[in-house]
Amino acid sequence: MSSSIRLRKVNKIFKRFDVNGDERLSRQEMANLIFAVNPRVKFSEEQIKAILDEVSRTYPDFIDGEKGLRLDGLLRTYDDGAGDLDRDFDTLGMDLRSDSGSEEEPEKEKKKKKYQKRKDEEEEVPEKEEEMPLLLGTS
Ligand SMILES: [Ca+2]
Repeated sequence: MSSSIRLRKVNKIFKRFDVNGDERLSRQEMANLIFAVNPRVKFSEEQIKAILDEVSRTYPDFIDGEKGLRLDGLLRTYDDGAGDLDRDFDTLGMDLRSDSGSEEEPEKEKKKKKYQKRKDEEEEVPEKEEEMPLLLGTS
């Protein structure tokens, strides 16, 4: 994926969770993001606090005091593999195409998204694999 698409995705996620629009993700806003991209995980307060502390410790250069994490900081956490940007973007039900209305590159993105989705489904729904031997047996 090109870095510009990555940036657009991170930017979109960032904007959604920067509720007060101060261009920083506060601890509360970051916590909301963590909850939202891990819908199946039940975090305790201590766990969230530990994650946020870890971010503060690891990315002090990207954090403006109480205001919180800047956009480039969030991008950095994804670049460092702290989260899976594509998966998070999907989990949040986001779509780049509806954003900019650009018709120039939807084909490529669509393909990628479709592939991503299929991959996820295969991981979560093993029943799919049972169709394969069935099909093979009829031929
Ligand atoms: Ca904010």
